[in-house]
Amino acid sequence: MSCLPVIPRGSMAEMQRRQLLRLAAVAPLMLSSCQPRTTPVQWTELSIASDGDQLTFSPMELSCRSGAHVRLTFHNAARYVSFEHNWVLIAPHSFDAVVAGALAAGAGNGWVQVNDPRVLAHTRMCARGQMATVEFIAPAAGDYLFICSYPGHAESMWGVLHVLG
Ligand SMILES: [Cu+2]
Repeated sequence: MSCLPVIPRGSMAEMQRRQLLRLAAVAPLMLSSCQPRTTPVQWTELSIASDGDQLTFSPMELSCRSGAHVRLTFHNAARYVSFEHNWVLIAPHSFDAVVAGALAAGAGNGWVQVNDPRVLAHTRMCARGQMATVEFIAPAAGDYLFICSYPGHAESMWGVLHVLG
């Protein structure tokens, strides 16, 4: 004679069903606790514009920390003049090379040479009134030039990003 309680088949099925439901409720918690913790990115927001209709940037100087996740928004703030502008961050001592590369790249490439290692970050070209955003990780500490690479603009349309250590 068996000591096991007699469980009707129907209630065994019911117990299994309840167990499954309990597991289903807990499983998502278990899974989420197994995922690597991702700390939200702290963005350093920078804003810059063309100085109205002038071929200069405003402000002419920006700063951020080395390694910062920078989200820069450029605004072509011209009201009357319909030049296009962009914002291009360049490696030290590369002004002439980047400007020459921009000319070679042409309008079809937004006046920026594709895969130019001297271009550290850039927005697309913006027509009057348009804005564009670029995200990048700030390079090693130092002062970096940024320019507008539209032909003829870089001679007056430049500024300095101070990257702090
Ligand atoms: Cu420009």
